[in-house]
Amino acid sequence: MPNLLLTTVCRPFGGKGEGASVAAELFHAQVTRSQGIFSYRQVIRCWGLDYIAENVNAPSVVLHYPSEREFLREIKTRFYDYIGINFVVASFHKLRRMAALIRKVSPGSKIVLGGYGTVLSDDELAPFGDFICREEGIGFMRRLLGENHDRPIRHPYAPIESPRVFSYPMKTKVAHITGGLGCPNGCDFCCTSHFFKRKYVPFVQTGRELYEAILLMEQKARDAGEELSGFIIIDEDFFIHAKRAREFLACVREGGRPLSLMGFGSVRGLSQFTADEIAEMGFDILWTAFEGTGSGYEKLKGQDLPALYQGLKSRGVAILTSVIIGFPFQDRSRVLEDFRKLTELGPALWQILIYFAFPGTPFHRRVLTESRYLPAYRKNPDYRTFDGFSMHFTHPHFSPKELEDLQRELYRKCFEVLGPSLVRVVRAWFDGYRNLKDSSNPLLRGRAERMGGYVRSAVPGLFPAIHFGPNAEQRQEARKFLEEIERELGPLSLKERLYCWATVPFSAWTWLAERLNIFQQPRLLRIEHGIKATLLNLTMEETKEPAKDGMLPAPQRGSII
Ligand code: B12
Ligand code: SF4
Repeated sequence: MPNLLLTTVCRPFGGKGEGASVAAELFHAQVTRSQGIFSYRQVIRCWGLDYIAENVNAPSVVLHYPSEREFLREIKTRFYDYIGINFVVASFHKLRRMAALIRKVSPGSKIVLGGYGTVLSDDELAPFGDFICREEGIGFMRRLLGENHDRPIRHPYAPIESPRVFSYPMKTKVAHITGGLGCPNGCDFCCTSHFFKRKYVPFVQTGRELYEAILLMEQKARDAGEELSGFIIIDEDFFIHAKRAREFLACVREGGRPLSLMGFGSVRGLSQFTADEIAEMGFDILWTAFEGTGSGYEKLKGQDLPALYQGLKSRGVAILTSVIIGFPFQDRSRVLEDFRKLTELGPALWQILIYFAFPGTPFHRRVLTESRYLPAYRKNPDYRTFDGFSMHFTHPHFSPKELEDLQRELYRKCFEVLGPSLVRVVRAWFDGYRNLKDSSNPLLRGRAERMGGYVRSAVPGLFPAIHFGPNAEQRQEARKFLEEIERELGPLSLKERLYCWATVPFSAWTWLAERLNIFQQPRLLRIEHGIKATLLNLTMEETKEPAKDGMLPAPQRGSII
């Protein structure tokens, strides 16, 4: 039987000429990027690879974020018939380098290219791969390996660390389930929607199946001796699949136990449910788009935004809002007007990206037809900044530098006006606790109890905000919030006060480590599927060997948020 190596591109990230946001973290690189010591840290693994490995019969090894040395060691130690690499457009240069290494060290291996970097043309990709997967990857790999491709999809247990702040070691993990790929909404800039030709590719057909997948992950966590703090559901717009979501809600009600989920939903999708129903399903963090007034996307049609946000926040749902700047009709004053509206909505977390043209999207075709690409991006473009943090075409009101400066300014301003996301997330959960604790619905009462516990355990995290928050107003805000918590949940114990003070050296270390750029890279995560350890020359000790280029220490247990 052929064997398979599946890998991400190699660390380190953030080298010279590379986009600063192109990393292995979502929060720190894109969302809480301007929040200094308050930034959430959470390395996210490449679940696409875990899904493929779990669902093929061929023995396989998955590498998440190897260094080049670790990658070389893997392909020198063992011959792999197929080496599959996940990459995005911004990491195409890393893929090219890895392909050259494979051709040199393991010339008999066939290279399979996968992930959203495959939106690049055949001309660009063909020299670096023997096969290109531009579809759902499990079916593709099963066909390539000569396996039955009609079998149902199994969900891998592929947890990540709980988000960490102030370098505080975590005790719990977050599990992940993919509900499906692609999105029918077809927004003009959206890579994933057009990658799957606006078709939805379900990994989970029914609400019951999703609920059972959650129970299965919980069981697998217990088997692994790990404690879960919650789940990330990857599904571009979970709530537009209303029948499935309602069935899931019915299962949660039947199960009678409050869940903790992070997910994605458009205004249109969310508007089909009441805030209570969304809270009952268990959503603690919801990612939804604001994009921009005047953008006109269908997905934004639904409930009035202030009412939607208010309803969700009052049930303890922390909202992550994504905003786009640089639409052709926007000048600085329109962007600032949108920014004002955003801060009034008061999300807990925000992502501000530049209107951006990925190959394969209608927007990309338009930019090409109108010859709007800047000269540097017409021929042999440097893809390293295809990341939503730079502008590559002409704009009636902004030069690339002006828009990129404005993006930086808005991230910073958001932090100053709204305060640290950490405080805002805890605030949403505190409001959820207060509003739901006397609910007649037992599931919501259970949710309130869970949120009260979260708030209590997060109290030490407020301490640095009181002392080192972005400005006097935010520091005062954090202080008042702590007093409010004490009034509602009782005064801090001596132990809790000690924990509060302990955050000071943790904060100092976090600041220093980032300044010195040490311990900022992910570490290798290596997983074997269906391979007897004895077949490998590598031992598990070697697998766990820390890399030498300054990785983050291994995540521990316990969530501070
Ligand atoms: C989670 C996530 C991350 C995580 C994990 C990265 C990862 N590669 O999975 C983190 C936070 C690290 C991340 C970072 C970035 N991301 Co990201 N990320 C996502 C997100 C939200 C979900 C991906 C996911 O887990 N899906 C679930 C799994 C099961 O599906 P999948 O990944 O699609 O994999 C399936 C197929 O694509 C295929 N497949 C995937 N890999 C391979 C490999 C082989 C060999 C084969 C055969 C098949 C195959 O098979 C899988 C099973 O069907 C997507 C958006 C989305 N909804 O898909 C963006 C997305 C992939 N990210 C994107 C970008 C741009 C980035 C960043 C550059 C961020 C930035 N702005 O700077 C960095 C780059 C990171 C890096 N190290 O290179 C873009 C890519 C666009 C493009 N064409 O380049 C996307 C599509 C978001 C978007 N809409 O713009 N990201
Ligand atoms: S709703 Fe989101 S995922 Fe769907 S097409 Fe629009 S941007 Fe893409």
